[in-house]
Formats: sequence, C-alpha cells, structure tokens
Amino acid sequence: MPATVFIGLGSNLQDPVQQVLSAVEALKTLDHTHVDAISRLYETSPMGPQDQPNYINAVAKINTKLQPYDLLEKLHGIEAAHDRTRDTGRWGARTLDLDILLYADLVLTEPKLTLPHSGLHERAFVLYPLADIDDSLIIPTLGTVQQLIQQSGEPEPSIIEGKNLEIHPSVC
Ligand code: A4P
Ligand code: MG
Repeated sequence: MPATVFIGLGSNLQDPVQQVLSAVEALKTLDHTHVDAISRLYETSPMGPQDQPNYINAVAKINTKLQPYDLLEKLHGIEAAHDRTRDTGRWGARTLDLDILLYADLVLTEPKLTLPHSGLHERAFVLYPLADIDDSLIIPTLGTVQQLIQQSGEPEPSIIEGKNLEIHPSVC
C-alpha cells in the first residue's frame, strides 16, 4: 500500500537552488515512488550557527511503496550523490539535507527516525512550504499546518520567484 510522504529539502552550499532542483529530479528516479507536488522555493535565514549562508528550502510530496527506513537510506544516498558531508558540526552548512517530515500518519520516536520530524512544528522553512502543498494538512499529534504556523509566530520566508516557474504548478 503506497504512503503519502513529505520530504524537506535544504541546501546552503554549492549553488543551493540547483542542489534542491537536482534533488527533486533524484526523488523522481526512486523505485516505487512518484513525486506528486513541490512547494515553492524559499530563501531562509540559517537556524543554528549564523556564520553560514542562507538556505534554500522546499518540500516535496511523494507517493511511495518504499518502507520508512528504506526511504531514509535512499535519501542518504541522494545526499551523498550531492557531495553531502557531515563534518560541519550541528546544524552546520550542507550541500543537501533531505528529511522525512511526515510518513503517512506514522508516529515514531527512534533516534534514527523520528516522525513527524522533531523540528517540524517550529520551523518556518518547513511549515510554509508544507502549507503551499496542502494548507489543511494535519500533522499527527500536533494539529494542522496552519495552527502550527500561527503558534510559531514566524513570518513567511522570502520566495525565490524565478525558479518556481520550472516546478510550479505544484502537481508534477
Ligand atoms: N533522523 C531522525 N529522524 C529523521 C527524519 N524524520 N528524517 C536521523 C531524516 N533523518 C532523521 O541527520 C541526523 C540523524 O537524524 C540521522 O542519523 C537520521 O537517521 P543528518 O541529516 O545526518 O544530520 P543533520 O541534518 O545535520 O541533523 P539534524 O539535527 O536532523 O538537523 P536538521 O534538523 O536537519 O537541521 N536552517 C535553515 N534555514 N534551513 C535548513 O534547512 N537545516 C539545518 C539542519 C540547520 N539549519 C537550517 C536548516
Ligand atoms: Mg537532516
């Protein structure tokens, strides 16, 4: 039975817009997976260390038969193919980060896979792109995406206008 999954994409090194667009293309090549929608691209201030470039963030909605840990492994493979290293410290700069934000209505609290993603409810760079795709989305255990945006009090990050034409309208 395929699952609806939301993937958070982030990059702030080596042409971040291109990294994110290339990652979307890589998602399209995963077995048993269809990319259903892509949010707009946002330029966001770094969370964590401030001595790093702004990020480009987006969210992809996919439909997949891959099981959660198999999908996580595939995402790590896509990160690796985009020169992702893990030597820049906590919340340090990266070429590509792919997080599973939601996997159907699964709730998990394993260190290797926490669902919904542990930072989802407080991150404007995740909440606004999620709302682009489905503004009545219900986040298991947390509420609707609109409620979380209200509670976070975070303003909408800047939208990268020109680049969205290539991937919008959101249904691929
Ligand atoms: N892990 C657990 N749950 C998940 C999940 N739902 N999805 C585990 C993906 N991975 C999950 O991840 C660390 C560990 O989390 C992995 O072993 C995985 O099994 P990682 O990708 O190796 O390292 P990370 O991404 O640096 O760690 P962390 O703490 O997850 O960072 P975040 O939360 O991803 O934040 N600022 C802006 N503006 N935009 C950003 O996108 N991103 C980060 C990284 C920092 N600042 C940012 C942004
Ligand atoms: Mg991550």
